[in-house]
Amino acid sequence: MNESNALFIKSILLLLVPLFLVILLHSSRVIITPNDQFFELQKGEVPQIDKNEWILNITGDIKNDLVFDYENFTELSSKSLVATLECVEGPYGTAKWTGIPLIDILEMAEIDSDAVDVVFWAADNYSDSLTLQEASAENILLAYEMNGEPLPEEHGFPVRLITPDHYGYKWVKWIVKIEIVDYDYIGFWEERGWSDDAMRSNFSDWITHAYLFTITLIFGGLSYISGYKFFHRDNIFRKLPNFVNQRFHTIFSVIFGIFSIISFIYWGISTLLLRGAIFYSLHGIISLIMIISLSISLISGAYSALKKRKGRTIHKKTSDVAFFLFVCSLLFGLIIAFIGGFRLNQSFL
Ligand SMILES: Nc1nc2c(c(=O)[nH]1)N[C@H]1C(S)=C(S)[C@@H](COP(=O)(O)O)O[C@H]1N2
Ligand SMILES: [Mo]
Repeated sequence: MNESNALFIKSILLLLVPLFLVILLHSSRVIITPNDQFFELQKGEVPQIDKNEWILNITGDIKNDLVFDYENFTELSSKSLVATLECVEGPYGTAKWTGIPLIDILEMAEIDSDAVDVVFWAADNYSDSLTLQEASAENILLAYEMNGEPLPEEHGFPVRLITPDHYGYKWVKWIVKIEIVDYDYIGFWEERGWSDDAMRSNFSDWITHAYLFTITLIFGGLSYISGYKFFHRDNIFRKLPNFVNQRFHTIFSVIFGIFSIISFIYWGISTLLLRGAIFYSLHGIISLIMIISLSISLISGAYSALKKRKGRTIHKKTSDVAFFLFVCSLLFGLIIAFIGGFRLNQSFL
C-alpha cells in the first residue's frame, strides 16, 4: 500500500474511534453492575431507615388499606428480573432486582374505579407516580434485593420501585407509602420540568444523540482533513490520495454541516421537551457556538469558492473553531457518558 493511502486509512480509523466507544458503552448495558460500582443519585441525603421500624402503608382510593412491616412484606411471593436503571442525565447500571410485583399489592388493595395514579412516597420527601395502567404492568416490582443482596442503603433500603421502561427518576427509593389517587399526580422532577411519562428505551435520547454525534465526526473529520490538504503547503495531509480534492471537501463539508445541525436540533428538542431548557449542559452550549461558527465557515467557504480567494481566511479560521469545538463537545459528552457508564459513584445536587 502506498504511503498516501495508508495515511488516509489511518485517519478514517481514528475518526471511527468515538463511534466504537459509543457502541461499547451501549452494549455494556447488558452487563450486570456490581452493587458497589452502581451509580448513586438522589436529591439530598440518604435517609437512615431502621428495618425494625419501617412500615409500608398502602392507602387512598382502595377498598382495603394495607400495612406491611419488613418481615411480612418480604414473605410475600417474590419475583426477579434483570433491568437497567438509566438516569435522564446519562448514568446507568444494570442489576438483578428481586421484589414483590406491584400488581399483586394493587390486587390485594382492590383499587376503586375512579383511581388514576399510583403515587410512591419516600422517606426523603421525594415522590413520583405511575398511571394505574403503567403500574399494572407485569414488570413493575417493589424490590428489596439487588443482585441477591438486601437493597443497599444508598439504593433505596428497604424497598424501591423497579420500572424498567421508565427513566431513573420514576424508580423511587426508600418507599414508605403508596397512595392511589384520582388525579394526575406531578412528581418531584416533573415539577421541575421533566416529562411525566418518562419513557425510556434502548435507543432513548442520549444514546441516539451519541450515535448521531460520532457519525457526524466521521464526516467532519473528512471535511477537515481534506480542507487542511489545500490550506497548508507543508503538512502531512498533503499526501492524501488524489481523490481527496476540492469536490470531496465540499461534499463532506455539506454533509458535516447537515449532520451537526440535525444532531444539535435533535438534542435541543429532546432536552427542550424533556426539561424545558436547551442550555442545561456545557455540552449543549459548546454545540451551539460550534453550529454558529460552522454556519459562518460554510457560508464563507461557498463565498470563497465563487469569488476565488476572497473569504478564505474567514473560512479557514471558522472551520478551525467549528471543528475544534465539535471535538471538545464530543469529548465532553463521551467523558460524561463514561463516568456514568462505568459508574464512578456520583451524587449530584
Ligand atoms: N427517594 C428518592 N428516590 C429516588 C431519587 C431521590 O432523590 N429520592 N432519585 C431518583 C433518580 S433521579 C435516579 S436517576 C435514581 C438513581 O438510583 P440509584 O441511586 O440507585 O442509582 O433514583 C431515583 N429515585
Ligand atoms: Mo435521575
